[in-house]
Amino acid sequence: MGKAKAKAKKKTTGARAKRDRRRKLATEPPASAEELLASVPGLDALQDVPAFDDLPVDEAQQAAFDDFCAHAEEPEQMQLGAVVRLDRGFPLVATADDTFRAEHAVGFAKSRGGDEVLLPAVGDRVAVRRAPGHDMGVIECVLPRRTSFERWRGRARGERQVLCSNVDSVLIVQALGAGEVLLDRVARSLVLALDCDAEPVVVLTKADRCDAEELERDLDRARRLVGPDVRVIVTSSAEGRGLDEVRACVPAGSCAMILGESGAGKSTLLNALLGHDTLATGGVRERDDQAVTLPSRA
Ligand SMILES: Nc1nc2c(ncn2[C@@H]2O[C@H](COP(=O)(O)OP(=O)(O)O)[C@@H](O)[C@H]2O)c(=O)[nH]1
Ligand SMILES: [Mg+2]
Repeated sequence: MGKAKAKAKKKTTGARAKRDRRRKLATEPPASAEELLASVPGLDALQDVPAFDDLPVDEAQQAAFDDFCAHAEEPEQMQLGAVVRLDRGFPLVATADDTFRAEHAVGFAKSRGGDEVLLPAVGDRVAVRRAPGHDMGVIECVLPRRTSFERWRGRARGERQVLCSNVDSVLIVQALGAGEVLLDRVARSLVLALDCDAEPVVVLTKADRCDAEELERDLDRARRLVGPDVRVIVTSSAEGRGLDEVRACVPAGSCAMILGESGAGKSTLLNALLGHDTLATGGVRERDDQAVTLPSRA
């Protein structure tokens, strides 16, 4: 089969799979909120979940929280929190006292003109209500985002979805040792990172898979693309190379997001930084909407 033909075939199968998925969704009744919630992992099943103190609140966020409470009903129930995971749409919120599941207030999106950008994302600082006797919290307000990493979704509708907020840096991951590194991907990610006012860092992973000459060539190409102001780090999770340099980009109290295509070595890198296997690797699809705290390097 020729190359063009192979490509065309792939496209049909992809379209068919999509159509089948749509049909399945159309015939299956939507899961109830209770069913969805029951399938969300409990806190004791999770590792490396950030604590409230790991995610500092800035002055604008504190002021917005105080202002919100000044006008809220039963303000004594309001807590300042940080969204540390999203599982099936249910945020996990860390506050100074506790970490608990939450939902967002009814009409939350609507009251803001249906603008999805204001739905809670991982990294958001929020005002969350915890009524006495309730396990679940209710997020009533997303506090001002210092930065927000967004992507377009729904081409015609032009909606923007916030993938992560309040990030300080974006680690742009590309694997070495599989031909030349794809600089156009790096360039696109660079634009996204700069667009959201986060500091970009290029991380070239799997250095153990290429020889010195290849490494020099790719490093040189990457450096020429990003210029002198953007760090380019070479890592090998297999050999423990470059991990300290990556850690140095994420000092305590700061937040980094890892960006890169599937198979680039993101989960393996994060596991290496954590010192144990928290994330599944090798193509196993797991939740990506989560924050973890790196161990202290003191
Ligand atoms: N040789 C080598 N393989 C790696 C390295 N890092 C990741 N891999 C492998 O690359 C594959 C994809 O890694 P994974 O972390 O799951 O990628 P992700 O999809 O970006 O999260 C897995 O089979 C890993 O074992 C590395 O530093 N060296
Ligand atoms: Mg992964």
